[in-house]
Amino acid sequence: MQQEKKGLFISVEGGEGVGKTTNLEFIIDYLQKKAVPVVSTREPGGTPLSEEIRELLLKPRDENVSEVTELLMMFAARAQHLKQKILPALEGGDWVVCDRFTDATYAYQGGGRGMELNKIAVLENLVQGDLRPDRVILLDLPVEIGMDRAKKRGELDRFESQRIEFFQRVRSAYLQRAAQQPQAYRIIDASLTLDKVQQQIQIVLDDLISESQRI
Ligand code: T5A
Repeated sequence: MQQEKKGLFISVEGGEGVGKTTNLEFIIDYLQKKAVPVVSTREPGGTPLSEEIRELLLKPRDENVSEVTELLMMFAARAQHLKQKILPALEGGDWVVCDRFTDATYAYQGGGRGMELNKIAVLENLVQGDLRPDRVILLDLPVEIGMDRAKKRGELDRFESQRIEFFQRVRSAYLQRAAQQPQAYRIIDASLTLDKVQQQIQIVLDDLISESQRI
């Protein structure tokens, strides 16, 4: 984890149905048009092994999954993803845009499940060393609207089947992290039309491109 990072690392975050997948496509497309070399990926997932872990994590099941098991599986998938995909891409000068990263762990396992944040931080340091996203694009939306959007898409996974209070805690945890890390986070109002959401995202990307040209 001591490699020198050259590309920029962007994560796209938010609760259920806020439009991460939809807007990730827009981000990749926009960066490519600006001639930025970019790799698109997601968490949990991003490599064959990590995608298998994702399936295990999302599958609805009767057995009650322990919080520690869930946390360790998230970081197991992440460790593999970092080694196989994210770090080599950054090292090669590519920008990496990731649909969720460790901020999701703080929001879901920390805020949603109520796990102690210092336990998450221990694993974050073990797995990532000092690697953190350069920019976190947080799509923020009232929970009810996000759940409605997610439900329209079909069957709910193990996380989507949680009670609404869980997602309210997730949203609060994201907003709290955004307030604590204003240099990394950009909050996007995801309740607006897709056009307006993407106009806000474009401003964030233009800023990043200008910053990277000044370095
Ligand atoms: N997880 C993940 C953890 O608990 N800890 C972790 O560390 C990590 C990494 C992963 C699950 O794992 C959990 C969190 C998650 O529950 P996921 O697939 O990444 O699952 O996350 P989901 O939130 O389930 O992703 P979704 O696919 O449900 O939501 P998206 O990607 O945010 O939403 P999207 O783009 O599919 O849009 C949903 C619908 O809304 C429409 C779209 O067309 C689509 O139909 N839409 C809009 N409609 C109106 N106006 C707009 N502005 C719209 N934008 C999108």
